[in-house]
Parts: sequence; C-alpha cells; structure tokens
Amino acid sequence: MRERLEALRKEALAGIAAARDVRALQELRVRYLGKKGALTEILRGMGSLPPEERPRVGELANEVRRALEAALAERQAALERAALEARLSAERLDVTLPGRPIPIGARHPLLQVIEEIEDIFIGLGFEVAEGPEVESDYYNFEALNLPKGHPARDMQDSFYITEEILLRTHTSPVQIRTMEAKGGAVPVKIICPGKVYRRDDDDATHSHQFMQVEGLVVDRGIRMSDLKGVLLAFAREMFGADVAIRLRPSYFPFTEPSAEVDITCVMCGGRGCRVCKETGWLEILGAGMVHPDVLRAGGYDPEQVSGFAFGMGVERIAMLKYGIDDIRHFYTNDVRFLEQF
Ligand code: 2NL
Repeated sequence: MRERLEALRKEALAGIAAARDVRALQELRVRYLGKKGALTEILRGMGSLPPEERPRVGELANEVRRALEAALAERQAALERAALEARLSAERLDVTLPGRPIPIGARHPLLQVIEEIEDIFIGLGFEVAEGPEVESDYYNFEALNLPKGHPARDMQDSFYITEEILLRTHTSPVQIRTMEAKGGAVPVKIICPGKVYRRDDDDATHSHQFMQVEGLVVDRGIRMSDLKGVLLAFAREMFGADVAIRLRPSYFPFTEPSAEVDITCVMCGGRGCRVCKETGWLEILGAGMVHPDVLRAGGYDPEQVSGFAFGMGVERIAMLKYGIDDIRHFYTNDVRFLEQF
C-alpha cells in the first residue's frame, strides 16, 4: 500500500509539473483527489490492512494529499502568472507613441479670397449683406432696370424655376432688398458676396455657377470720384500698393454712367505681356453710378441721394492673384490644387 501511495505521488507530481494549462490541472485534481480519484481508491483498501499499520499508512496518505494539493496550487499560480505575462506582452501599449495625424481640410481658395475682399471693404466702412440664391424676377431683373423683353433676361441665359422665379444671376437683388429694408435711410454702404448662376457652357474662363462680390454706396452727394477712390484703395490692398486703376466707359442697365475698371497688369507691372495681351492692363470689375430708376426701386429719391455700385467675379480675382489658368480648378476639388492655398 505504501508503494502504491509513493507511486501515486510520483506519477501525480510529474503530471502536475507537466500540466500546460489550468484546465489540465483541474482534470488532474479530479483524477487524483476527487471522490472517485486514485487516492480515495487506495484509502478505501485500508480496511484490509492490519490495524497497527493503519495510522502510519493514513498519515502517509494525508501527506501525499497535502503534497498534491500544494503542487496543484503552486502550478496553478505559476500558470496564471504565465497567462498574465503573455497577455500583458501581447497587449503591450506604448502610450508615448505619437498619435496618427488626422488629415485636416483647408479653407477653399475662393472663400479665402472672398474673406480677403470682405476684410478690405470692412476696413473702408462697408457692411456685408447676404440674401437668397433663389430669387424673384422682380428683385433679380425688374428692380434693376431690366424690364421684361430685355435681352439680358433671355430664358436661354438664366436658370428659371418658374416664369417668375429663378436662380439669381448676380447678387444685386441683395442690394435692392437692403435698400428696401432701409426705408429711405442713408448711408447705404454694403458689399454682397455670394453664389450666382448663369446658363453658360463651362470652359477655362466661364462657369455656370460662380462667386460674385457686389458693392453699393448710397448717400447724399456721392460722386464718381468716390467710386474711383474706393476702387483704387481696394485694388492696392488686394494686388499691391503700386497698382494703378483705369476706368473705361461701358454699359450696364443698372448704372449710368458705367465703367469697366482695369488694374495695371499683375504679371508684368504694366509693361505688356501675354496675360494682359500686351496692353499693360487687366479688367477686374464693372462699376458705375446707380441708375435713377434703380434708386427709386430701392425707395430712394434720385433728386436727394446718389450712389455708386460695382461688381466683380471672385474667380477672376483669384485667378489673377494666384496665376490660375482655368476656372474649373475651383470646382473639381482636386486636393493637389486645393492644398496649395
Ligand atoms: C460685373 C459688373 C456690376 C453692379 C454690378 C449694381 C447693383 C445695384 C445697382 C447698380 Cl443694386 N449696380 N451692381 C453695377 C455695375 C457693375 O457688375 O462685371 N460683374 C461681374
């Protein structure tokens, strides 16, 4: 019996030492120490021993039990420690690693130019006004001295939604609305930036949808020289202190007199180059003195007040400022283009 107990101890200790995980250990515990385990089995045979041997065999059996229990506990602790180590090293996290950079977008170049234009005019005392892109025929045309039948109102040239409603073709309707809202009060000194729509075929210099900034000043005694001074100040801030401007006679239905405004060529400084077609000048905007009919539509008496107005295409300004050769770059959203601003 002693030999059987010793053999059991040896075999069980070897098994415990070799156990690869906690489950294997549990199986061993059941196999040797369980109710139907090997140790119990041996103890059951104690009855056949002579009575004087029983205490010593019983003591040995207890010793084996304690030894196995101790070995099981120790092995279990070792396996758990190893499992924890493995998990810790597998899930190692270096909290000092720099984070992955998140790609950050940039402000669209057109928006940047619009804000630059706004800042310049705000510095000159103007306020920024905005309004709807879907307009009535009245605000977009009628109030601007463009009566029904006028060639500029051709159905072919505008995006009509109904006979009376269309996508605005300029931001002038915002200026009419602003004048109306003033109820005849002066001064009016606003710029109106925003998206406008014209039914054009897109090419390098035309887009059916583009950005415009218009300006309007109405007050007592406003003269053409005020227009010239404001536009010169704008041109110098936008394109450089040594830039000059030139006004050429032109025609717009909503201004009289009207002018096209040039700046000295930003590419050649006025000497003449391909960009300015050897003229030394670049056209940047249209302007004029507000037509009396338009002042009346805005609720003003042209006998009492006068005004000037101007309008520019933001894309054209941005293209000249940054040397961009195709208006479509602004709308195709190629990040290699957009990232440069
Ligand atoms: C251009 C020319 C212009 C205006 C816009 C305007 C607005 C009112 C009254 C009178 Cl409410 N005029 N706007 C005047 C002259 C020219 O735009 O070439 N734009 C891209």
